[in-house]
Amino acid sequence: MSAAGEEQHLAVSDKLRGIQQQARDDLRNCRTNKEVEAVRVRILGKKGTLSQILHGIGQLPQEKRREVGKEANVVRADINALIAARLQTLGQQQLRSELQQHIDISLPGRRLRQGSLHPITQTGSEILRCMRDLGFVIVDGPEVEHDFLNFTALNVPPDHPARQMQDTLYLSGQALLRTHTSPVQIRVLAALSDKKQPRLQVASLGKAYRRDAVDATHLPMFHQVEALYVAPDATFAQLKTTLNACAKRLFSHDTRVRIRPSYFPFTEPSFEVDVSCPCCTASGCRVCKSTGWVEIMGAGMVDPAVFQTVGMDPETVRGFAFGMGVERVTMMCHGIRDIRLLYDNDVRFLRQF
Ligand code: FA5
Repeated sequence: MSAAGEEQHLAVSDKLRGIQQQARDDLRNCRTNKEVEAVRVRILGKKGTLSQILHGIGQLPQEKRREVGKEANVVRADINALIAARLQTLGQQQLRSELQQHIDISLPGRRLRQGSLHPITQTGSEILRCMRDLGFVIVDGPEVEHDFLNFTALNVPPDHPARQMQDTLYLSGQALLRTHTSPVQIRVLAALSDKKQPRLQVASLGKAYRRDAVDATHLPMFHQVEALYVAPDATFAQLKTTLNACAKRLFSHDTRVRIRPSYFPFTEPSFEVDVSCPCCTASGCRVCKSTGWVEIMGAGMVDPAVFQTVGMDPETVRGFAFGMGVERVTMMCHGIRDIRLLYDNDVRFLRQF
């Protein structure tokens, strides 16, 4: 190898080291991605300092070209790595400064919105609490019921005109969606072992279904709470006392109860129960249609025919029962004028409870 060739090699190596050192210094001073890009173009761009050296390799003696090419590639790889590291550092710095600008850690935290139970669930639980406090035991019954338990055993035989009082959703054969929670009465009475001197005090909450036209007070699916008290000495006075206690507990202590004669095939006598309107304290409003009273349930003394069906002697057993609509009670408690609002699931409405 000639001495001139050796000198040329050394000179190029020096230049490469110089470019590498320069790149390191320049990149350290870069404050933005744009400045980094400018350094890259200055060195690695088409007319950049390193590219020029690579172009000039052809002028070196044959035996030196490979060696210098290798050195140049090492320098290029090193500069690329320096550029990537600098870009990463700048990115982190920028993120840190943005976080410092936008997060005021002295600000109070944002409150997470807490969910709450649906108003119907709240009212249902309150009614059941009230019933428990009055000594009732809570029981359950199925929503899909047998025609016999929903009607016949409750003194509504097939073809009885009272079946039309509750338009029914039939499933198949004798299966139907219960039209009220009263079949629970039959289930618990039939399951009693002591049919001679029975004592029973049960309440049940659940869904009922009717083919009712939907309007401000009617839904095809709604909730009822059924209560049944059976004892050899059960009296109408006990029924009235229980209704009064429920009304005062669910609404307010001043609430008055009014009972009107009515008809249910499974109670005799039968009543509709009204309470003085809790929304206007009986002075007249839209909820009570300016009457001062709102109906909340049906009630009565258990009809002897029901006792007979479950194998009890109506001469020695007495009882009273009542069934109230949970949606209607909810409406009264909160002054809700349209029952459909309870099922719209509009959070602006639900947030109020
Ligand atoms: C009954 O369903 C009787 N089983 C209640 C009963 C039980 C009487 C025990 C005697 C002894 P009624 O059809 O009136 O009665 O319904 C009772 C309550 O359910 C009504 O006062 C009302 O509050 C509610 N209700 C009835 N139909 C609907 C409906 N379509 N949408 C919302 N609530 C309703």
